[in-house]
Amino acid sequence: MRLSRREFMAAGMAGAAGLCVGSQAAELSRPLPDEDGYKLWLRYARPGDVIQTYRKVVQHIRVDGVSATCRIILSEFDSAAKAMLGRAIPLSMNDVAEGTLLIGTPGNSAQIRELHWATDLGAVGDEGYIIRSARIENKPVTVIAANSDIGSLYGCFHFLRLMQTAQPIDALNIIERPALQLRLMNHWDNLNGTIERGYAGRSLWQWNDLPDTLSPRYADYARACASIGINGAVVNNVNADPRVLSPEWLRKVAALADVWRPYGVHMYLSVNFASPVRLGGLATADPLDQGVMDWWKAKADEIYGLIPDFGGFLVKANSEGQPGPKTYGRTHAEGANMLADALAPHKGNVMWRAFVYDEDIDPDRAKRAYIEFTRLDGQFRPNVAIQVKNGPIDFQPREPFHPLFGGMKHTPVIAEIQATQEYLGQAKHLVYLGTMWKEFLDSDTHAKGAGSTVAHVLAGKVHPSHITGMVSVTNPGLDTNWCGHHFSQSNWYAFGRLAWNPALSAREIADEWARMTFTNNDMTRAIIRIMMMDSRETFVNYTMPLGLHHLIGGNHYAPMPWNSRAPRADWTATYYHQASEDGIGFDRTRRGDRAVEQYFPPVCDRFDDIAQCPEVYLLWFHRCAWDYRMKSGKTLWDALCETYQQGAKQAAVLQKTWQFLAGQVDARRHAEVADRLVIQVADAAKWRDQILEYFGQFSKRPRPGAS
Ligand code: BDP
Repeated sequence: MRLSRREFMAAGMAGAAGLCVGSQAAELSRPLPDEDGYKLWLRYARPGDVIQTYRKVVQHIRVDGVSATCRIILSEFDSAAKAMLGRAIPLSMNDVAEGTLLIGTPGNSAQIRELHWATDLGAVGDEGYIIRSARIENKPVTVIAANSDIGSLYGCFHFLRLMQTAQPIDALNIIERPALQLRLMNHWDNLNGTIERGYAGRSLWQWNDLPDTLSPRYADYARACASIGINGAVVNNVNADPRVLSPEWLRKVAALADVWRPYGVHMYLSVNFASPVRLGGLATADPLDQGVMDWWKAKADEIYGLIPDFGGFLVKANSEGQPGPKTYGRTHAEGANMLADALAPHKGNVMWRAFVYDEDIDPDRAKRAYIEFTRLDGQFRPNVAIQVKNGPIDFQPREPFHPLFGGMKHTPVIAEIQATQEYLGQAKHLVYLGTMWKEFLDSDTHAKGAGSTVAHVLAGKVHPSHITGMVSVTNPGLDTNWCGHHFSQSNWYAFGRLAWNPALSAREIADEWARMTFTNNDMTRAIIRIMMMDSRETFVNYTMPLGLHHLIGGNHYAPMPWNSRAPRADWTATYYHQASEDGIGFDRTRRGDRAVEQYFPPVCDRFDDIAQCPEVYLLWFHRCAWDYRMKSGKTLWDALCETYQQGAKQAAVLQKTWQFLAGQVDARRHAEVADRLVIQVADAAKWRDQILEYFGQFSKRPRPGAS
């Protein structure tokens, strides 16, 4: 069912007025049991009337294979069937009976070999799968076939997702393979249990108890990752503590990796470039020093001795005070290559972050990484990928795409996005980021003509690339609901789904998530979905619209446009908005600091020409007078005021709409979200008032509509 915006608003208003209708009234008489959010999108609630068909389609299950992953598949189906279908599904041991769900690989299943699906299986790679309604010995069956047990596990979660979302499962022909190879969580967890920019409690990793005691949450975490195709995690903060590479810590890390392995989640570590000095006691960490190279080689050997499928290193070097090769007069390429050489014999990768912005490179922070890294393009070893944040500054509510996407022609580039909502209301505001990430992935870099979208760049379809991937700085912590805000779970979910398939729409991901996390009820999930779909734009409107960015201070949460004092100019707000009586905005055009030239034509021309520049990026690229005429005919000042007012109103509508869903969602989760919406609405008003009051000093114009 599609709900129009008008119906949606009406729903919000009806909720505000305390009205309830039809099925809602019925639901209210039977309160839904409280939920704490721990189960994420894997609640396996009864999917509704479809279960009659499901019971026919899935009468027996057979998993060929004996690995730990195969056992996980069996137990996943067992609990899913009991919860969704209300009964256990018997195992089919020898022959294949009617209604069997057969799961396996050509390697472990004679029946799957006999299906002769070699061509299709050849196309799905190591992690893909086929889900097909087929006939074996003339009996109707469903087959999940893959080339590896992990592929079977992914197929199993896909099939369960169909059931959870009440989709037909009796005429399936699904062939899936992930678009990107590396689909990684990036935790910014410290060894003392705190999380940098974490808003959902302390770290999941109980370092004091590891390696001997294993929290059940480690497997639950890996299961959640596997359910959306995430195949690795960097376990520690990019501002890395060298101790993580000590023998003591590596044993802890290895124990965690052992739990994750059957779920296909590979272990990666952030490393401190100065580890040879700080941990190894060497006099230098110069990447061209033989002793340093030997130290890293020995360290890599030690790691692989403990974790044979270790994924590799993530490195934040020469950024925000972290050591790096430049500390020793070497380039980023020389630093990355030295680590790459240590990992290469074990097939490990280096993910070298492009989040570097040394002030001596250029006065504009937005330009620096491009300048530094394009100079080095082609100089990196094959097992190095450059990890680039979606935008050129830092996870702002809206940024244009980073020009390194498409700009690096001979070096693999992987994308870093941030689910943890550092600049997007943290775990207090309801902000679904699927729409933001789609905007990024669908941006056309024009690196090789029209259609060179970021998604295609990432998949190696624009410049050939032997490493492809997308990672997310991510949000789970020890909070019972993992992510602090129930809706923040959707960002973990959306990341996994998009890393698997960037062509999915934000809407379909929101819909799937709402169905699995809350309900298949048409009206309720449609309302939830619409709330989600509008939420990021709402947030932009009440915080940093029209290309404004970094209007914050230290905690990256509250408005602080007056922030002009920080250890570095580019950590202030005034550096970015440059408001004065003449106007506002950062001139990055050809008449300004020429940042637009880092983009390919015609993107650079579009951003450069104020008439063509999308207004959502206006003040990112242009400096405008307060009475600059917007496309609407309004002055910039009036448009700015109206956008902030609109944002604050939209936040209030979100709240009212959620009120309407009381009784449609269990009381506990409803109340917890409602509590946070109170904060969000108050914050939105605060953003509106403080920003407009501050800029009003410069514009010297009245606020439209204000008395
Ligand atoms: C910024 C965060 C900071 C991180 C840094 C990074 O505020 O805590 O260390 O990014 O990505 O967004 O390295």
